[in-house]
Amino acid sequence: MKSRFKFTAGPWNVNEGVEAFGPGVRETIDLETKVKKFAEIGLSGVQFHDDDAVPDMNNMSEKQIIDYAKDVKSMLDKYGMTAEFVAPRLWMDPHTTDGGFTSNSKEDYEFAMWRAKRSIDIANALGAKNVVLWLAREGTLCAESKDPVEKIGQLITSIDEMLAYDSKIKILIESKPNEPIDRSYCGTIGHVMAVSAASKDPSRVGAVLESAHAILAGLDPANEMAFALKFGKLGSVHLNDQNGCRYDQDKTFGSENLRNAFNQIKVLCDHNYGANGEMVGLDVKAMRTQKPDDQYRHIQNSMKLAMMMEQKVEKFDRAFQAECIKERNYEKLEMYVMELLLTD
Ligand code: 3MF
Ligand code: MG
Ligand code: MG
Repeated sequence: MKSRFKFTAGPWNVNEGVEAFGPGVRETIDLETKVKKFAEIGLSGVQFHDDDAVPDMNNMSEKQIIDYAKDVKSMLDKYGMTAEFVAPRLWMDPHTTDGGFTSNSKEDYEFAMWRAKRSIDIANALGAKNVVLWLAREGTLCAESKDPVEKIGQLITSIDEMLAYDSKIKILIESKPNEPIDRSYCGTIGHVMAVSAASKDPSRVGAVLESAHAILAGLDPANEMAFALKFGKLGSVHLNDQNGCRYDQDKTFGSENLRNAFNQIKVLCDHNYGANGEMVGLDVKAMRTQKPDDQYRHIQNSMKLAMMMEQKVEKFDRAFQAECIKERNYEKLEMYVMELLLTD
């Protein structure tokens, strides 16, 4: 099956199966083995957390970090893979238990900025054009613990500091309303667009839309993508799926709601997503039940479902759609879409 898109995934998308109520059930796989397998199954690139690329970075000098990342770049080259982005993994670090960019502690803020700047250095060494900020702990567990107005200002200041550090890097904010934090400051694409507009260089501050994050916010993933597309700011997507407002599930793309999946691919195709090098990330997690001998299948399935939806989009009869719109007969249009999805 062919695709107009270039697909990527992160090393974290192949994992041990740890969750809140149980330990890992699969062995840890090293980065190079994952990258090799990613290339074999047809991905074009890899998404990185800063410490996926440079695991011991907290104990390394700035130069050591860059040199280490250069070796990772050579490894990627060996498999013909590109690096899509680097994201500082602040939510895992003991320094940023209460967030980083919106922390009450000056030391924690400075640590977060150190990691953000190192992420930019790593991105440059890997040849990635983007730094992604998933603002996992930027918000509150206790609503009264932070002044939200002041903290949103602090977040914008931190982004301006990143923009000033490097003249080319793009900052993409990945919106998510909650989990692990209770109330997050950048819950939707609308929030991201406002932060972008308030930054010193809005042309370099965009968004990543993850399907499941939109669903967790009670919103429609395709409409969230559309909102960022309208402003020319959809820098990446994380396709996956989610069974309503449960815990964060990262299910295979399309596995819960095929019509939602169709409309996500449709909005991306209709608005030429990818024309400026944007890639299609698959932020999916294997079920904990999945055995080690077939633990890349959720990524393969997500890619296959995305490509199947591309074929449906190609088949979508625009003349029939126009006729239905003219008649304002949306019952007719809706049934046509269902038949398109359910038949060959
Ligand atoms: C959490 C996420 C994250 C981000 C990733 C890159 C671990 O819900 O979606 O995945 O996508 O950290 O920013
Ligand atoms: Mg997610
Ligand atoms: Mg994600």
